Amino acid sequence: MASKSGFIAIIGKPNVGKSTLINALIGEKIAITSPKVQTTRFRITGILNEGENQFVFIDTPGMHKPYHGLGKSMDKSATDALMDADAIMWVVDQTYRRTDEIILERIKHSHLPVILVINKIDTLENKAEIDKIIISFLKVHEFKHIVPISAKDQTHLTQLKETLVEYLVEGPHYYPDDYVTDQTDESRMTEIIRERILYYTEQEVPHSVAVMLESFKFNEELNTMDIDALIIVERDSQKGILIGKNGEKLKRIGTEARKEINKIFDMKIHLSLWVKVKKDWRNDPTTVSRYGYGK
Ligand SMILES: Nc1nc2c(ncn2[C@@H]2O[C@H](COP(=O)(O)OP(=O)(O)O)[C@@H](O)[C@H]2O)c(=O)[nH]1
Ligand SMILES: [Mg+2]
Repeated sequence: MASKSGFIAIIGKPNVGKSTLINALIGEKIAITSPKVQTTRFRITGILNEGENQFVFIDTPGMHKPYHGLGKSMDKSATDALMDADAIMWVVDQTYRRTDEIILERIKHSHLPVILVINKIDTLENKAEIDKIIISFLKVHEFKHIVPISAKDQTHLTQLKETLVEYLVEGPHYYPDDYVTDQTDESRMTEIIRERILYYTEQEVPHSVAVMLESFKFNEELNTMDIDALIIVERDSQKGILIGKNGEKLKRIGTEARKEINKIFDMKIHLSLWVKVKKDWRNDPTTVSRYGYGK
């Protein structure tokens, strides 16, 4: 068998389960997920090696009309992902709506083969509901395949992968076979911290947060890692919310993040979190790129 590989872009509206799907396919937390919209801020690559095949999945921020500097960079990275792809997975969780138009336009413009992935079938009552979704999308585009799945329950993922093999191309693999992502360790760590913050905050706070590593020291002898991370928010009130009464919320975020980081890096981890206010950082292009977005 010859070696094959390919780039598969995952696109779809916010919250349909794109990041959950990439994690389920890879079997490890590559992309953070949450019930909040705009969880994914930049393009994330998940690499799956199966025998001769290498699938490079590109998780993208949901496409939307951008309102601020960070939003513009998020929208651009979703659009760029399509330029490099061999095929597109369009993930949906309900019937076709007017709000799907932006995505529809872009997939048509790309001329790439599109696989329609109907996610969250665990929440549907019966097969007729799946059919209803399928019919609504068949009216707008000629899909190569339609695969109903549940990313959460890992239903029909094997079938999905078998479908995708068709779009891999013969040639050397893009990444070494032991890679699961092209993200740096630093980025995976700050993203996990941000994921915990998303779970414990509401309304505008999740969107106003950025996380940066201040320092990160690995001690080989003791097999320990000391991480100092900085959480940036836009207002003093948000800082108070994050820290919580007697510092309890920040402590909980830190404990849970440390456990998640531990699943990826098998060593003793000390994590210290600091909160800093930087007014209106999302509209400042230098800051947006310094915090790791829009590169
Ligand atoms: N019931 C159900 N929930 C799901 C499924 N996949 C994802 N979710 C949930 O949908 C929400 C958004 O998921 P996420 O992967 O962050 O969506 P994204 O914005 O498209 O990347 C999270 O709360 C997930 O737990 C699924 O197959 N079934
Ligand atoms: Mg996401």
